[in-house]
Formats: sequence, structure tokens, C-alpha cells
Amino acid sequence: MLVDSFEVQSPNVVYTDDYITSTYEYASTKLDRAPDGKWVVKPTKSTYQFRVDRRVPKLGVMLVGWGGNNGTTLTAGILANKHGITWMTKDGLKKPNFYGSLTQAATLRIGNYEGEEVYAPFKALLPMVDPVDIVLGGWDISGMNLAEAMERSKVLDWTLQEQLVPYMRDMVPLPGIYDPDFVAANQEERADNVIKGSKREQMEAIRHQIRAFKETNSLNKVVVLWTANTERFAQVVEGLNDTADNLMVSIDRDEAEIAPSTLYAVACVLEGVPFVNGSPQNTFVPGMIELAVKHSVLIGGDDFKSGQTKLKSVLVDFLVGAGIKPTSIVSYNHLGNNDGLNLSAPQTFRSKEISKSNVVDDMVASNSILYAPGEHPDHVVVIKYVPYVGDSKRAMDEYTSEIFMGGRNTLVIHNTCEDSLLAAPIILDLVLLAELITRINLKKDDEEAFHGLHPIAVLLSYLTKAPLVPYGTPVVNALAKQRAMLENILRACVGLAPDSQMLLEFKA
Ligand code: NAI
Ligand code: DG6
Repeated sequence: MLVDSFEVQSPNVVYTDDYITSTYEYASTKLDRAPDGKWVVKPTKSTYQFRVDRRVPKLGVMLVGWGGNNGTTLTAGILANKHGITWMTKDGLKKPNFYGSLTQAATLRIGNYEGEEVYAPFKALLPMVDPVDIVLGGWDISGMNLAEAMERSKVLDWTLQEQLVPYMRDMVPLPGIYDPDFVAANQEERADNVIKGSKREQMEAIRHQIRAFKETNSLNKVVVLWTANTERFAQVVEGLNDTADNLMVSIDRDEAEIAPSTLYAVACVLEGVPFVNGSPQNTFVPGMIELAVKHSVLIGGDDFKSGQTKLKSVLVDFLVGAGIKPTSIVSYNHLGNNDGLNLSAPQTFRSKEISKSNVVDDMVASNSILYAPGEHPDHVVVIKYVPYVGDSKRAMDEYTSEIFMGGRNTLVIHNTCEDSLLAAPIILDLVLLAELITRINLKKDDEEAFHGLHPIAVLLSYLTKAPLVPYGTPVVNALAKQRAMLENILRACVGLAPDSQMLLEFKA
């Protein structure tokens, strides 16, 4: 059964016109070592107060790489939903939807009513921006309008594209920051819409563009998301980008090693605008992270977790959780879109290889019955550019595991990823959740004042391959754990306990 909306009735939850305030008892576990070396495990309880601003803002979303496959597909999808555009295919009439979006198309369990399980849309948990109300904009180093860029992307059915042209032909990306040293040389021919000047001037131009976008569209808030080309990793060098101050001085000195993505991110932080990185490169060099923390501006990333990796973060979690030992994971993929073309250069491929390779680390580390210290499955990632398949990425994975008594189990998966159709709803979730997170405040036990969550938005982990976390905190890659973290914290905001799955009421 699905309920569209609900309100929690509890002495611990207060609804006013502007806020939902919840007093929440957080049960956790403290670990200690006794002098004799024995582990002591103590259940703990602490009280938090959450306060969520119920006032949903008029939201602007600025995409870096707006004219790319993801940018045009997301724009087209939102417009098709907004205007109820249907289209014919050989399989019949198609209607727009938001399938693949956690916030728009997934449900969560609320409880049980007379023996029947009751679910609510994920988006019913807390007030969120409606995707069709988002004002879209952004940058692209290619100046093509969004209608033509959508055609270039070759993602959506033609009869849908035809109907969207009137809505998209006047959408023209702002000029972006282009540095050929950070992307593949094959991207140069589309770079006809670029901001000239020094790094400081480029960064200031981005700040100005964000302010103008906000003002022109009378927006309450803006979120910026990078869905532009994968860059190579920037070198992290002492004195260059290792601290916030050094990073700012390096921008002023026009240092070559400051990547365009970092310049956009710095501009956002200085404008107080959340910035999410959907690609694998290290946009968030230590100085950038320090800057965001210093200004308390949300940053999140890295690299959308769409097809192959999403499945990996379920499958390996299942195998290791079942006491089966994956020993070799070989992930091969080929694709023929512009992302694939850019990734055909070794330095940009390396960025993707790193983010795709680290996604099983927490699962392996969780089971030292299976893995000796330092032991890790062989994990190989191959990406090849094959123009003919376009955006329809093929991902082939072989998982070999050791099972009972020297046996071997091999799983082979073939996944046709439809890359941009998987990524667009993830982008939507990232911006909607990033905005929501900025409306959540909390205080613990005897803290006097409410404050925001940590500026590094770990709650976005479910949507990214290489979750950015504050230094010294655990990285969680397993998909179910990531979802539970997000869902349970949002539940806590309305005074609901985590869904323990115990169903004790039916077992007594
Ligand atoms: P795309 O190549 O079609 O689009 C990227 C766009 O960014 C292009 O239009 C390009 O002109 C523009 N661009 C490049 N550098 C720029 C800059 N400095 N400033 C402004 N615009 C710039 O790529 P696609 O398929 O849209 O993917 C975008 C990014 O998302 C890639 O980095 C990709 O690796 C990443 N990604 C994609 C996933 C997917 O499933 N589609 C999943 C995970 C990550
Ligand atoms: C080749 O792997 C291209 C990449 O940009 C991927 O399509 C993207 O990172 C999605 O990867 P995954 O592993 O989540 O399907």
C-alpha cells in the first residue's frame, strides 16, 4: 500500500509553519579495550535535536557541462515531465517519468496497517523541491544551444526531441573555463565558448555568472553540479593547493596546476553555493576542502554511481556479506559517447580507473575472516571507446569467488547501461538532496545552538562512486548501507526510528 503523505504524531516532534523539530535518541555502540586486551562493547544513547526548514525555496540548478549528454538529457527529462509530453515509439506511446531517481521514484517503508506493509514516496519524508519547478542553467565550453546539443547526444527518441526543440533552442550555455591540459586533446574542437583571462579572472567570472543567474530568475537558492568532462587528477603540492590560503594565492599567481573544476568549486564556495562533483577527478584538493569547511558551504562528490559500479556495490556486498570471498573482479566496458572519447586519453582514463577501483574497499575490510590484512581481490577496470554504441554503454563484469571447500563460483554480468538515462535521475537526486541538506540543522545533547550538518555532504554517498567524506571518517561504498544512512537520518528529522526490519510485533 502507498500513502502519498503523512505527518508524525509524537511528543518528540513539533511542526510549525516554518520548521519541523524533532528530538531524537540516537542509539549507538562504544568500543573499548580493557587493560587485559579484551574488547568491551557498550551500548550508548545520545540525544539530538533536528530542525528542518519546511520552506521549499525557488531553486536554480547550474550544470557545468550543461550541453553534454547528461546535461541535455536531464533538461529534456525535466521539461518532458513538466509539460506532460508523450511520444510514440515502435513499442507504443511513452510517457515521461522519473524512473531511476531515489527521491522521485523510490518508496520507503513507514509501517504496517492491519497486516499490510505501508510505503510512502521517498520525497514524502521531508519537504523537497519539485523537479519541475527547478530553473535550469549552466556552462559549457561548447556554445551549442540545448536543442542542438540534445540531438548531438543521440540519447532520446527523435519524436520526443522534436517536441522539446521549442523549449530548448533558446537555452544557451554560459561560456565556461577551458584548460586543454586537464582533458583529452580530442575535446579541443568543441571548445568555442570559453572564458578568457587569468585564473582569478575566470573564477571571478563564474561568481558573477552565478549571481546574475540568481538575480535574473529571482531564485532563493542555487546549486551547482559538475557534469562536464572528466579531468586528469591535479597534483597536490605543498604550498600550492594544500591549504585554503595557499590555494587562493595560487589562483592569484595563475598557477597552471589549478584545474577548471577547482576554480568553479572555489567560486561556488565564495558565493555560498553548494557544489557537487559528478566526475572522478580530485576537484576537492585539500585546500578546496578546507575552504568549503571554513565557509560552511556544502560540497559533495565524487563521480556519479550509475550502472556498473552501482551493481558492483550491491553484488560484492552480497558476496562478502554471505561469507563468500571474491578474489577477482574484472570490469570491462565500452561506450561511444563524448565521455568515452574523452576517457580514451590515458590521463583522464586514470581518474576514472581510480574511482571505479576503490568501490569495494569497505566490503573487503569488513570481513577479515575471508581476507588477511592487506589482502584484496584482483580488481581490473578497462574502458574502451567504440563510437558505434554511442551512449549505450556495454559493461561486462566477471566476479570470481572462492566458496566452500576450495570451490569456485563465477558470475558474469552483461549490463547495457544507457549511460545518460541512468545518470540524469542521479543528478536530479544529488541537487535535490544537496538543497534539502542545507535546510537541516541539528544540535547534540547540551549544545546551545543549532548548526548545519558537516559541509562535506556524506549523505550523498548513495549516488557517488567515490564518496567524499571528512578526513578520518569511514568511507561507505556498499549501496544498501549508503541508502540506510540517508533514509535513517531523514527519518530521524521527523522523529521516526530507523527501519530495523525486525517486525517484532509479528513474532511475539
Ligand atoms: P559529455 O562529454 O557528453 O558532456 C560533458 C560536457 O562538458 C560537454 O558538453 C563539454 O563540452 C563540457 N565541458 C567540458 N569541460 C568543461 C568545462 N571546463 N566547463 C564547462 N563545460 C565543459 O559527457 P557526459 O556523458 O554528459 O558525462 C559528463 C561527466 O559525467 C563525465 O565526466 C562522466 O565521466 C561523468 N559521469 C557520467 C556517468 C554516466 O553514467 N553518464 C556516470 C558517472 C560519471
Ligand atoms: C566509462 O566507464 C564511462 C564512465 O563515465 C561511466 O559510464 C560512468 O562512470 C558510469 O560508471 P558506472 O560504473 O557507474 O556504470
